[in-house]
Amino acid sequence: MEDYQFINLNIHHNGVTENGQSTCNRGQNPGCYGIYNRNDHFKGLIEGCEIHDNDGYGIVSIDGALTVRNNKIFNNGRGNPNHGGVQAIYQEGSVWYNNLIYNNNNMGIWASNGIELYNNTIYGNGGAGIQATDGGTVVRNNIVYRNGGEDINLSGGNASNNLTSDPLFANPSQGDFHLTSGSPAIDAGISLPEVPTDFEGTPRPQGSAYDIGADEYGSGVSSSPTPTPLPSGTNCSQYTSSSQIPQGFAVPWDVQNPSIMLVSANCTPPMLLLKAGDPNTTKTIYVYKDGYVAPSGGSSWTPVQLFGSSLISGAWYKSSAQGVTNIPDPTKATYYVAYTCTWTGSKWMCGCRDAACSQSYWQLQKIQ
Ligand SMILES: [Ca+2]
Repeated sequence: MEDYQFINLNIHHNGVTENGQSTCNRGQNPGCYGIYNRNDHFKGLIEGCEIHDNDGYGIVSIDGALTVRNNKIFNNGRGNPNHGGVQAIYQEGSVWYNNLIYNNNNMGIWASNGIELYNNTIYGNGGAGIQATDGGTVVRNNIVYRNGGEDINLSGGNASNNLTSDPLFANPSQGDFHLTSGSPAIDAGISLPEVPTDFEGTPRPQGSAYDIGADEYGSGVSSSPTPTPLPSGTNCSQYTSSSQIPQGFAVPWDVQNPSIMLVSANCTPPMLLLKAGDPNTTKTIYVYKDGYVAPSGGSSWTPVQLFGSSLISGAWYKSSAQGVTNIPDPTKATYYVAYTCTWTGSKWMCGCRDAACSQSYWQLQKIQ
């Protein structure tokens, strides 16, 4: 068990304004980093965090045995040309894997003393991708590409199965580091029991062997089958913004704009097309990956997997998602629940029943 855990945090703009102006007093120690970690004997976990646009390094870790996985570390060192993504020294017992480390001002990772770097994607940093200066370092299955300095600069240590040529990312300029078919990273890694999944939770390996980098190509969400053809059908949602929604459920519409229906369905008997979110939205809306249906008078909810463009934190689709199922009982109305969250600019509003949204529920739609 770790002594501390940082999970799913968004850590950004420490010591720097939105437009990149440094406000950091660098005379102070430790300075303006995303995470500064200095502890002689502690164990720590940093997982699922986005650490970006900080004045100094995204993470500084001195001493301590860390597990650092599934993080995005980008655009750090904004106010300091000497700083980059990560400085990690005296890392005996630390394992860093499935991290995306990109577009930092200087080095991607500057490490020493026993760090283990597995299946990270390190791209487009201003300095070296990985610079490590001690014999205990282990570097395997990393994509390290298009960095300003040397991609991998080790003095001593063990390195194998890393890729420093073009990995054929889906869209790296937009931060999409999924592999595409034909990538030389596919099935080119070594099996690492320390890394059982990829950065989105897809089990490794897919195909014949581990891939290199943070993404495992294959049945990952990036290539999840969207049911095709989607039945178009006709809108069979019964609840409109003037409907009275039963107690214990959120409304299916956007409480900030009731003309927008966030939870609705189309019917093509015997099929139901379940929709959640708003594909045309300019807001930041997240849709939970599962919805549920039940016949009127039924005794339990049946889960229906929804599909969207790419899964975030293993649970959310951005903007909208949809799924297909059978109408559970054609002689009765069907109830459908889904769950959406909308970012207002200052907070998340999730599963709202009214504009105050003081409590969250599943959003209910009636289908007939
Ligand atoms: Ca594979």
